Amino acid sequence: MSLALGNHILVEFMNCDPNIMNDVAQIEKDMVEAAQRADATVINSTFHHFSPWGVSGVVVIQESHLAIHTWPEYGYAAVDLFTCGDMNAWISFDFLKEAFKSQSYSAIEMKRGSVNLLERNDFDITTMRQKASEWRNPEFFTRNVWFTDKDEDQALSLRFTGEVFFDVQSPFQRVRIIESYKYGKMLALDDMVMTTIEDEFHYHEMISHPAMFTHGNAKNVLVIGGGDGGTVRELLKHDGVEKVTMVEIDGEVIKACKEHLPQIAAAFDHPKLDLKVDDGIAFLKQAQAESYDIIIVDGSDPVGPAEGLFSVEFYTNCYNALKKDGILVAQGESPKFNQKAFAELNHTLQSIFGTDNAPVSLFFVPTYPTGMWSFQYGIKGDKHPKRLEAAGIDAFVEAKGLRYYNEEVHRGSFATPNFVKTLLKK
Ligand code: SPD
Repeated sequence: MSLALGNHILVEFMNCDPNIMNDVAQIEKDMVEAAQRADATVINSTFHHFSPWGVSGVVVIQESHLAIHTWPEYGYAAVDLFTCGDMNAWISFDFLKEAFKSQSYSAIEMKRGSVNLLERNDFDITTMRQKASEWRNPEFFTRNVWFTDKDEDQALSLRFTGEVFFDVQSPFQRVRIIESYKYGKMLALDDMVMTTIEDEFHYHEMISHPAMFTHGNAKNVLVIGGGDGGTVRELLKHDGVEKVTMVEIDGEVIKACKEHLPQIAAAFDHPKLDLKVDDGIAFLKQAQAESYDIIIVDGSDPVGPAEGLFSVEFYTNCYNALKKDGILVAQGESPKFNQKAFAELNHTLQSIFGTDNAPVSLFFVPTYPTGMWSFQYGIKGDKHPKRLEAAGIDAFVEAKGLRYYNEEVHRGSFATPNFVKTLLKK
């Protein structure tokens, strides 16, 4: 008979697969299974991913806990297997060793709560425990797996179900479709939230309709990026559009969204869409001058493949490819989360289009860090979104069932808070 209340195994898993060490969903699944294989009763699990590297998490079990902290860059996991009663934590150890593909490992086993040193109170905890577990369905436990989009100082975390529908390392980025509790399935690129089923309309309506209504007669539209398909879906709601050319660099993004986010990727088969899987930066270098009414840059953040979408050369090429009264709209980052990129992009646009011709539209995306996001404009002619003259917005909003954009929102989104004005001053 054991002379201690608990058994604690402190494990060093070394030379593990670094990709697994950075995969919060996989680790949560493995840790839960490690507990279940040793016949533990799982109460809940809490797991966080720390972008760009590292996972921490705990599985609370009726028999104590299993915990982990990973350093993917070292292929290392520090794991605690703390158990009590008859549970054999070495079964969990063996399972995790295989699951993490650990090439070398060590473990120290300690007894916790030496009975000789403790004084027992006089109530029958064993009977109480048995009674408490009679009503409990061991199949149900609460999972807390958190996806975190962050910089050094702030973050946005979404709790997700642990389900991974798509996970591919493309030549450009890691493309994932996972499922959050609050916002449904979502597309993540390299640990950054791109879009979710529940709030995608904020972004996709606001990237398309303000420019379309400001222009009033756009027939030929170019979209750079936008691989999830939400932007072209919105543009093609306008009957006057004759052609939308979309140039997305990463075919895996299109594939993932077609398979798993069909509500967003709803217009890829539209007859007016010319879809190219190609480098948008190179495409614009050789684009014909004065050929597009509207150019939309629906890119990701200025790291990885989207970095070139924030350069002077790229926006000069956009300017040249726009017709005389053309309008450019670019994913403009956040004045709160990514202030530097936000301000620098606007300064670039001011220098190419002119100081008064680089307005900023602010809107809300609950799943982006800080929630406050922007689209930034380059106005080549006189059609200016702050001087909206369009008629028929209400009827369009009604007919198409828009959920974010309307005339008031259009006008309001171009109002500039004072701190933003300061950021935009050159
Ligand atoms: N941090 C998120 C930046 C937005 C990137 N674009 C999202 C694509 C939606 N079509």
